[in-house]
Amino acid sequence: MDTSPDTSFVCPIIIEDDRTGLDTETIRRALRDNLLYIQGKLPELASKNDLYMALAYTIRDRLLQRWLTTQQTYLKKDVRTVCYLSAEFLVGPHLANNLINLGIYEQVQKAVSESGLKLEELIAQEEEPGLGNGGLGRLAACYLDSLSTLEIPAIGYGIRYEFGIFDQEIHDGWQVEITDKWLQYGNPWEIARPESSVEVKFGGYTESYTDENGNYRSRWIPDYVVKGIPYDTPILGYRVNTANTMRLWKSEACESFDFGRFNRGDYYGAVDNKVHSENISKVLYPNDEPIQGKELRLEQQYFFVSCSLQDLIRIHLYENPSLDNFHQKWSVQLNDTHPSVGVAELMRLLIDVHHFDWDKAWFITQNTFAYTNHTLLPEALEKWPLSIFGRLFPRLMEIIYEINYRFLDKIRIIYPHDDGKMSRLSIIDESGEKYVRMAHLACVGSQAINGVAALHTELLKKDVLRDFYELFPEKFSNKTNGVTPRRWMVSSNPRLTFAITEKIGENWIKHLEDLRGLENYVDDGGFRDSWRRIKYDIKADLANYIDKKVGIKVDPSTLFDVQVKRIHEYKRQHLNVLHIVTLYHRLKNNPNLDITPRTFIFGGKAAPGYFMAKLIIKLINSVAEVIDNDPTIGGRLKVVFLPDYNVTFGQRVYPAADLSEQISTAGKEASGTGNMKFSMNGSLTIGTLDGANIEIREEVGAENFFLFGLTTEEVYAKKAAGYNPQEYYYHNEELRAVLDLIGSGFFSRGDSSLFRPLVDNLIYNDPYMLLADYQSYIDCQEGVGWAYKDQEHWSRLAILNVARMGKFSSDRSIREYCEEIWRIQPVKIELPDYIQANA
Ligand code: Z16
Repeated sequence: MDTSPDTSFVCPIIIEDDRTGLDTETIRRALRDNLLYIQGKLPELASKNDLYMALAYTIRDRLLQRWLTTQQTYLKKDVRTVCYLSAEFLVGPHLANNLINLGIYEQVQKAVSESGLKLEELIAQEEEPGLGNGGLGRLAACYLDSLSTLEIPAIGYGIRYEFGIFDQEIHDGWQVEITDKWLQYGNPWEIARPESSVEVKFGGYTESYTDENGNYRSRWIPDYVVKGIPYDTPILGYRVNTANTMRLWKSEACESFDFGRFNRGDYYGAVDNKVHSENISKVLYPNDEPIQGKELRLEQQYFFVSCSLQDLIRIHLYENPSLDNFHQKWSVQLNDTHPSVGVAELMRLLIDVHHFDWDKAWFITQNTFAYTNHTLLPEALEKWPLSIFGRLFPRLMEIIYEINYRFLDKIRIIYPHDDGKMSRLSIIDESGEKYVRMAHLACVGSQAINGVAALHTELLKKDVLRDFYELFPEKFSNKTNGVTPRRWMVSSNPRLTFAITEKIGENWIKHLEDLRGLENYVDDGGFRDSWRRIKYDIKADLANYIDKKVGIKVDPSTLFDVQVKRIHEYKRQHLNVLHIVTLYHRLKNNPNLDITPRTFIFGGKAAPGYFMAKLIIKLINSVAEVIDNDPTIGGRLKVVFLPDYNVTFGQRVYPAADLSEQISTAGKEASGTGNMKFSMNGSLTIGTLDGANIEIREEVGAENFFLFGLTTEEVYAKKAAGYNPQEYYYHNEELRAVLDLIGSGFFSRGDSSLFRPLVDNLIYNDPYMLLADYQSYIDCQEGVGWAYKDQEHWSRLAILNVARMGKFSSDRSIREYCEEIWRIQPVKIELPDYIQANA
C-alpha cells in the first residue's frame, strides 16, 4: 500500500463554509450535519453524548486548517522546534478551551441554544483524558498551551494510554480504584496516523561486524519488535493561528515479526508476543512521586522515546540532507528522567543506523537534550536494575557503559585519586545491586539542567545534584513553574474573568502581569462588593454540586478551606486533619466558643499501593462523618472528601476556595502548581516556605500570605540534631489530646487499631515533622479565622493576590525556557485567505 503523499493529485481545496465558518448560523448547520454524517444519529434519537460528539467534530473542523497550515509552515520554513518528551500529559477536556482559544464561545453558545441545548451541559459530557498523575503531567499540558499561544514551533510526545489514571470511588471511607475507560465512546480530538508508524526493538543480543568500509560496528538482534502508531491531537493557542501537535504513541504487535513463529507452528508464542506488545501502552502507572521499578514501566519509557526520536529523525531528513545539523533544528526537553533513556537511544540511532562516529554523535546528543528535575525526594529518583535494563536493551547498555567510561575518564583527570567522587558521579550505581541512575544519564547527556522553583533549584545544586553542579555549573538554571490562565482562569472562572476584564480590558489573558491594574480597585467598595458576590455565587454552585455528589449540605457563607492534590505524607493532608480535630475538640470542651465557621474540602487520589495515603483518606472520611453527625457542632465545622479529584473537578473547586492549603514539609515539594491556581482565583494561601510558595509570597507580599512552619534549614538542623516527635507529644497538651482522640477509636466506631499505624508513625517517627509544625499551624489558622471575619479586609487581600499573580503564568515560564534553554523564536502562521479569521 502506498501511503506517501501523491504529488500528481491536483485539486485546490474548495471553500467549505460548513467546516470553517465561525458565525452562529454556519455553526448551527454544521452541528446538524455532523450529527447525521459523522455521529450517524437522527436528531430525535441523539443523546447528550451524541450532541457533544457532533459539536466536538464541528470544532475540530475549525481547527484543522489552522493545524495543517501550522505544520506546513514549519516544514517550509525549516524552523527550529522544541520537542517536549513526557510520559504524562494531563490535558483535561478540550472543548471549552478550544472555543475560548478560537474566540467563538458566544457564537457556539448561541448556535447550541437555538437548537434547544445548553452549551455547558454538552461541555460537561466530555470525558477528560487522564493521561497523568498530577503536577508533572498537568505542567506538560499547561506548557503545550503556552507554546502554541506564544507561537513557538513545538511537538509534545508521549504515550496514548488506553487506561489513564484510575477513577476513584469511596466505599465506607476507603479509596476504591476503577479502570478509566476514557476511550470507550471515541475520542473526537485525535487523528491516527498509521502511515507514520515506527518499530521499536526489545531484548535479544548484540553482535559486532565490520562494515563495507572496514569499520567495527555493533548490531542489535532483538527478541521482539513493537510497532508504535502515532495519534495526533491539535493544541491551539489563544487567539493565534498556531496549532501545535501532541503526538501520543499506541503500541501494537508487529505482524511481520510474528510470521516466523506462526509458520513454525508456535501459535501461542506468537499470540503472547502480540498481547505483550499491546500491553505496553495499556495503562498509566498510578504513582505520583516514588517510582515503582516495574519492567513494563521501563518498556513504556523506551517505547515512546524511541518512537519519538525516530519520528524526529524522519521529519528532519525530509527537509535536511543529513543529521549533521540535528541539534540546530531540535531542542528536546526531558520532563523528569522518565524519557532520559533518550540520551542513549539518540546515540544508538546516530551511530548504528546513521553511521556517525562517536564524538560527532555525542556532540549532537549533548546539544539536543535538556533535563528538568521535578523532585528532591530520594526515593523518587529513578534507577533501574542493570539486570533488567541490560536484558531489555542490550545495545543501549553497551552505549551507556561507553558514555560512562568516557565521562569518568574526564572526571579522573579533574579529581585525581577521588574514588568517592567517581562513584558518586557514575551513571552506574555499584554500591550494592547494580543500577542505572537515570538522573545521571540525563545530566551527562544534556546541555541544560533545571529545577522548577527557586528553592528547588538551590537544593538541587546544594544537595541532590551537587557533584554535577560542581562539575558544570553553567548547565544549571531555575525555571519556576507556571500555569495557563486560559484554562485556570478564563475557562474555569468566567464570572471572575468578566469582572476583571470589565475593569482592565482583556490583555491580561495573554499578558498576566497586566493583572496589576486591579490594584487600582482594591479601595473601590463597589468592586469589592461585586467581587464578594461572585465568590459567593461560585461557592453556592459548588455547594449544590457537593450535595448532589456526596449528599452533604454545606453553607456557602462559611470559609471554604480547600486542600486538593495527590495524597502523600509529605503534602501533609493529615496535618490539616489535626487542625480540624483540634477545632472539634475545642468546641466539645467549650460549645459556645466563637470560631469562624468552616467547610473543609479535600480531594485527591492515593497511589493504589500506598497504605498510609489510603489510611489518610479513611481518616478524613471518618472525621467527616463524626463531625457531621454531632449536633453540638451545629454546622460550624463540615468536612467533605470529594471523590475522583481530576482536572475537571479542579476547574470547579479552585474558583470556589477562600483558603488554599499548601502545607508540605519545607524542602519536599519541588514547586507545586495548585498553589498558583488557587491564588489566581482569589483565594489566600496558608503555607510553608516550600517550593513556589516562597515566590508566591514574595509576589503577593508577606502581609497577604499566612505563613507557618519550619524553614528548610530548620528542618535539616532538627533532623541532624536527632528529631524526637515524642517531645512535642508530651509537652503539648492539646496536641496529645488530639492524637489520643484519633488513636482511641473515637472516629472509628471504637476501633482503636484502625488509625494506630498513622498515630504511632507520628509519635515515634514523624518523617515529615507534623508535630514540629503543629502549633505554628494551629496559631496561623487562628489568624486566618479572625481575618475572615473582616470581610472587607479579606476581599482586599484576595484582590491583591489575583493582581500580583502575573509571574505564575506558564507563558512566563515558557518564555524563559525559549530564551535561556531552547533558543527558539516565535513563527507567525498565516492562514489561506479563504479561512475565516478568529473572532
Ligand atoms: C510529579 O507530579 C512531580 C514530581 C515528580 O517527581 C513526579 C511526578 Cl509524577 C511534581 C512535583 O511533586 C511538584 O512539586 C511539581 O510542581 C510538579 O511535579 C511539576 O513540576
